[in-house]
Amino acid sequence: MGYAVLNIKKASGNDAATSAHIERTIDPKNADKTRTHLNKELIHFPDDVNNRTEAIQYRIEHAGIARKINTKQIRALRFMLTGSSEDMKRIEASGKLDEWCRDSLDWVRETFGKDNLVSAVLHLDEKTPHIHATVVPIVTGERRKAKATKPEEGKKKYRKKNPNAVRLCADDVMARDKLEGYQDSYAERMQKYGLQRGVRGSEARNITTQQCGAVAGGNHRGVQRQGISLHNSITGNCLLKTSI
Ligand SMILES: [Mn+2]
Repeated sequence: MGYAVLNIKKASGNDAATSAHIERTIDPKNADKTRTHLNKELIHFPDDVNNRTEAIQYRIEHAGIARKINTKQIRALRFMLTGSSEDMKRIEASGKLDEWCRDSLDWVRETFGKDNLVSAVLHLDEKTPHIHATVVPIVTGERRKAKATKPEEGKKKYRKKNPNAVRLCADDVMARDKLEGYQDSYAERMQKYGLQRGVRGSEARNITTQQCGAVAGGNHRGVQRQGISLHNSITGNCLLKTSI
């Protein structure tokens, strides 16, 4: 039985390089051009929104965030949803890929908020069928810190903030204690496709230089610096962002 693969990364800036990969405004070397027409947008953008960059911006502007957003804040999380290569090909061959896409995106909506999922594209022109999904990390409620600490005696008490405030906060969404839960619940949803959860803890670990050498040209560090995401050892594949 193969594995479900869920990879979530904080994007920096407007994530232009990823948008170029997803929208094929650049042609990745590994993509099979005769299959690029099979790639599919899985989400309809709002009127007047034409691409992923605009979709991220649109969500941020329409969520009702009161605080000013500073330039350092993470504006998007990039998701890669897939599975072991053989299994994904089996799912495709059996005509279940559309259903797999629906279940995968339903899970993203339920877990991260329907309106926060702003883009999702199925790629069928690379080695393994996979979805690139984009989530704007908007949450409602108090900051995590505020819940954890009680005000010390004698210290000035601050006015309680609006508990229903809408905030852009990738750190809340990507908190360490939540990441394992995401892997658990996604894998559970994927069971019906014969995909199981990877080894606990392995999702956070990068593959070793040796494992990666074949695909990354041996320059593991260089790859990291370029911001190309390295993938988990779950599938045993060296899944680079540009080669999946
Ligand atoms: Mn891709």
